Amino acid sequence: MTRPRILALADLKPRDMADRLAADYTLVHDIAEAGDVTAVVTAGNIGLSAQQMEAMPALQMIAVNGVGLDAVDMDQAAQRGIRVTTTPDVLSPAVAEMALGLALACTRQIAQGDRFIRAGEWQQGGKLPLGRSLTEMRAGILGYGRIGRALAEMLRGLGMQVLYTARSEKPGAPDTFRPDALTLARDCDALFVTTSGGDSTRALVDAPVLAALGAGGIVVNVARGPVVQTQALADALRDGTIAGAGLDVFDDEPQVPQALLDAPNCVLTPHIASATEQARRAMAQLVLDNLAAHFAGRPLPTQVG
Ligand code: 8YV
Repeated sequence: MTRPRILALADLKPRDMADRLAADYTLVHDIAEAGDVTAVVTAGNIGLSAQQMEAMPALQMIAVNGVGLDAVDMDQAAQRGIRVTTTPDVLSPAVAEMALGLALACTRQIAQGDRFIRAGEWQQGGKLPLGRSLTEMRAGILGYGRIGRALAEMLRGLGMQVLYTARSEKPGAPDTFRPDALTLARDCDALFVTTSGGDSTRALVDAPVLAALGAGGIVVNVARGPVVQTQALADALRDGTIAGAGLDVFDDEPQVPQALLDAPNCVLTPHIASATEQARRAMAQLVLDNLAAHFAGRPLPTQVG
C-alpha cells in the first residue's frame, strides 16, 4: 500500500509523536507541494482556509491538533465532505490550569513582583501595592463548554462562587447561570473567557462589559483574541476601569499591541495554555488515532459534528 501523503501545517509534540507521524506517512510541509495530499494536520490557531482547501482536490480529512475550529472553513469542508477531527477533553485541564495561573498572576502580582525584583526596586526599599485574594472573588465563566466546565470545577474546588454564561442554561449545572456577558460581568469579579472563537463570539467582551466588571475586576482570556475587544481592554486597563488582565491569546499572533505591552497590570503569555507535556502528548495521540482510523476505514474517534 502506498503511504498516504499528508500536509503538516503544525508540528506534533513531544518530538517522539512527530516521529511517529513521520514514520507512518509521507509528510509535506509546504502548501505548494500539497496538490495531491489526502489529509492535513493543522493547529487550532492555524486552521485551513477555503483557498488552501481548493489547492488540495484529493483532500479527505483535516486533523486539528487542538479544539478551535474558527480558523477552519467548515462550510467548505462540509460541502466537499471533508472530515474534520479535533482533540477535545485531553487539553481541558491544562487550559483551565493556565486560566487559573493567569488569574493568580494578575491578582497576586506575580509577574509584576518578578519585574520589581529584577529591576532592583525591592532591594532599594520599594514596596508593591496590596494585591487581592482570588479565592475571595466571584468567578464568571464566559463559555461553559468542556474547558469552561473544567475551569469551573477547579475554581469551585478553591471555594470560589462560580457563575457562567452559555447559549442556554445547563440543567443540573452546579454553577449559577447569567444570560449574557453583561450580566455575568456585573455579577462577577474575575471574568474568564473560555468560549470558542469565530464570528458568533467576536467582541463579546466590549467596553460596556468591562465597565460592568468594574474597578476591582480582572479579565482572563484563554479562548481567542478577538472575543475581547483589544482597544476597549487597553483603555480599561489604562483608565482603571478594571484592575487587570491575563491574556494567552491575541488578535494577530504573534503580534501583541503596544497598548497591552505598556499595561503593567496585564500579564501576557504566548498562546501556551495547552502547551504541557501531558496535554500535547494526548492531543498528538488523538491526531494519530484519527488519521489511522480514517485510512483504515474505521469510525473516527473525535470527528466534529
Ligand atoms: C493550541 C488551540 O495552541 O486548541 C486550540 O484551539 O488554540 C491550542 O490548544 C494549538 O491548537 C496547538 O496545536
